[in-house]
Amino acid sequence: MTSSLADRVLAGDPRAMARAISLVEDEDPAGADLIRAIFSRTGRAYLIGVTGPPGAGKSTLVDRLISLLRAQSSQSARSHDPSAVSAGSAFPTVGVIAVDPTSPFSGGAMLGDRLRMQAHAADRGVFIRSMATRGHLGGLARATNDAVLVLDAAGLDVVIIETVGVGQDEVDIIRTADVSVVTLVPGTGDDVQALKAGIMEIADVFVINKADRDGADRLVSAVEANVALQTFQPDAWRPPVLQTVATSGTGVAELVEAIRRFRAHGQPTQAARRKARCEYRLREIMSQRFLRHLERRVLGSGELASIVDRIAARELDPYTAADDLLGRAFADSRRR
Ligand SMILES: Nc1nc2c(ncn2[C@@H]2O[C@H](COP(=O)(O)OP(=O)(O)OP(=O)(O)O)[C@@H](O)[C@H]2O)c(=O)[nH]1
Ligand SMILES: [Mg+2]
Repeated sequence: MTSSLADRVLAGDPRAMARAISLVEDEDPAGADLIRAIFSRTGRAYLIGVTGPPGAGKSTLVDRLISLLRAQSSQSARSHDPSAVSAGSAFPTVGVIAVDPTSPFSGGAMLGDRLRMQAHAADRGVFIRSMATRGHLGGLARATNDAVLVLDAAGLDVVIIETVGVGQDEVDIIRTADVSVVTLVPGTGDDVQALKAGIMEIADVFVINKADRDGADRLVSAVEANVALQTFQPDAWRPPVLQTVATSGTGVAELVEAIRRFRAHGQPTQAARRKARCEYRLREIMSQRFLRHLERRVLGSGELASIVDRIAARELDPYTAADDLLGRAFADSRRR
């Protein structure tokens, strides 16, 4: 079953891709088998991370990006060569993973754009998927990474990941993308939050969206001042601060151009970024598997809760508890 699903994913069958993503989202063992089967065929997609506060207009912006990338692709030749990063290279097909959006990609705020979204839905070169994995213990980043692998294996040339830049998982996901776009909006306290949450440091490109609102210029100056505080090597990339109005599409062409320039500039750091993504992926899977091993094979039912109770009651300290669990886990794995 899985091998034929893998074949269909590799052939770019959208229904197989949707099924595959559901498997990895549900932590179905068939999902891990599928990733094993397709992994050698991944690593070709260019990953664009888009993050920012809730409601910043990320989905609207991504929708515009898709339109622009698709429009440009029909004008130039198809290229699967990941080294074809020079300005002007085409971005033919586009996948989107919207991670845990507060407003769903295809509903809510997007209702006004329904016609355009339907146009994407009919476009075989576009695949859009929302992931609602919050609640899975530590599963968000792994599931997102696996979903990206599915789209990559299916031959999509660009994969855009949209996350709300609030949690560490989300920030880590975007940090390991090939390019990280951080969106901010004028006139909200969110910007200060973003500065505090450490998403400033991960930006390769800043986008001040809703530039039709008051205070856009002020926010541009504030972000530029923040960038100026950072120290850069002489030939290092300096994150530009762009303005967009995603609802009308103003400034989105400049965003595509900035991504192109970053892609052309970023060759030496690109490999390091991709290695970091592999390391992150491995660490995620290892920690998740270790915790699952503990829960399934080492801990009795309700035992974790009672250990936590004892820590809360100060009968036990967390280091001793962790050492004890580690010891038991390894004793258990040696026995098997
Ligand atoms: N005035 C104005 N409104 C915008 C702009 N971009 C998006 N919006 C509106 O902002 C609202 C939120 O847009 P979304 O694209 O759903 O924002 P989001 O960041 O994806 O939201 P979450 O995924 O829920 O965090 C919608 O009502 C959009 O129409 C803009 O440039 N100007
Ligand atoms: Mg969204």
